[in-house]
Amino acid sequence: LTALVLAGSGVLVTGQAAEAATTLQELVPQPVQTTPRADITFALTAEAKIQLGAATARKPAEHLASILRPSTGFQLPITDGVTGDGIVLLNNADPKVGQEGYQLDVTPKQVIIRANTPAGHFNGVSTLRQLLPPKSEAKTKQPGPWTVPGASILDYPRYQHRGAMLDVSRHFFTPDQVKRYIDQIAAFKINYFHLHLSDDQGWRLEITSWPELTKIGGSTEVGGRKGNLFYTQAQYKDLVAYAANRGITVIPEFDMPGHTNAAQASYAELNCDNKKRPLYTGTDVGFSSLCISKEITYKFVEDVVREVSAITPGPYFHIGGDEALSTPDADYVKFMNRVLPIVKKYGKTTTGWHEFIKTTKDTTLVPQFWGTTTSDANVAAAAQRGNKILMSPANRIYLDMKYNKNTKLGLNWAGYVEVKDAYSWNPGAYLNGVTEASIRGVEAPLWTETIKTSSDIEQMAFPRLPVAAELGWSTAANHNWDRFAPRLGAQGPRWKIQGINYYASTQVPWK
Ligand code: TNX
Repeated sequence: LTALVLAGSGVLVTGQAAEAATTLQELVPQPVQTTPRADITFALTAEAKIQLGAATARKPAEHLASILRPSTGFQLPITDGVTGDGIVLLNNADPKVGQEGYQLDVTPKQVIIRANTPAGHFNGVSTLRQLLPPKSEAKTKQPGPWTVPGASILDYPRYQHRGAMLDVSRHFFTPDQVKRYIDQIAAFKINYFHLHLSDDQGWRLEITSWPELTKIGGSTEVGGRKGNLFYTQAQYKDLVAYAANRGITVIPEFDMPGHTNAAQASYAELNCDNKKRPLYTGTDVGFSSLCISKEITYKFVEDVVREVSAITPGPYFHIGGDEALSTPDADYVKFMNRVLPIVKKYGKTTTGWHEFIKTTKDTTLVPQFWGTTTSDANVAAAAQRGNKILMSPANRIYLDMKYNKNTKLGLNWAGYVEVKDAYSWNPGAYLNGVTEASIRGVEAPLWTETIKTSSDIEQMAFPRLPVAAELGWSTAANHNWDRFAPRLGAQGPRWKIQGINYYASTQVPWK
């Protein structure tokens, strides 16, 4: 490490400082404003403390410590008050950074992260992780030095909602597998994690007032594996807390009135003919529907919404509503007119796949666009009334779409989605009649008909989940494939150290 390089401000730096300086050019998502300070390098040492100038920064501080202690071998105690060298978390950031942004200043003895909320501190922590060498992500002790390039960063998101969804219904994933994914998405400033908890193939959360839902409906999955393939309420609460400790709010989804075979297999009374359906382990969609005309259907929905809402601190409840191909249109409207007030009654805001928005004029509800075209009259009308739209266009950001014809996992009904395709669209100017001000954010869903392991999840989510994070966070002015691709490629060594099975697309110049 003796090469001389020219750092951002034109000052010559050598060796380790030069290596550190590069991480500043490699951040994903790209910050709003980055000012290099080539005269400064910070190095984390064994004496460093993580210092709380703001008591509300404790969780972000603990999260940072949990990543850096194993790799550095340092104690990194968390202290109340600012006491010396190390990492300092302070309140009172520039109001410009808002509720989720942060300022990060690297000085010779301290890295100072200022934010106005815990969310802002979590986001600053994610940036600091990427400024440190990739080996700082290792689970075992590595040799230093632990340098951070001199810089001042001011940063805040383009959109308030950067989401990831995992379908745990088609294939079940254990709490540890889900936590692994939560850890991975947290590193990219994702702030909502949507769990698709019910579908034709499985009901995945214990509902104490309807125990057969999991006993029967949670007993199998696509392909027919058998087991207790569901979360107890205690396990779900633990997942929700795990996500919260990484700055992430969980959105539970119970898909209805279609995608309900697992519930219909569990209880005869949920069927119009009072006959239980057989369990389903295939991958077709659109064949199931709750019985719209029966009163018991709404008692069932209310029990589910009540129990789930009581253990979900986040404000959103996702009612699905997609592909109700076996529910006549008039029944679909009737169903939503009954169900939307139930969600409200339990204090939650409804979000759902965009089809449901044609049934309501409530502008506080959040339609999630998943179509493959750039026009949807109902979504545009909702946006014009004032609804905020969550963008998940399937042919851009569905993580289960194959990258190309050689991709082993995934589906291709919405086309092949290479990394550049996933990146090359503007969420704020994509749908006709839906402008920037009507966009709530971007979510990358991962459906799991073909996905069975964490390694499978990673092959499809990496690198496209970080692409979605960039689209949701970074400014439209910073949207440029030629500048983005090297930043994305620079994540490769980090993902290798983390053991992430990413897809090494030839479109990306991997480091
Ligand atoms: C469509 S997108 C579905 C899911 C499938 C997915 C597979 C949406 C709201 N529904 O039921 O799993 O395609 O890509």
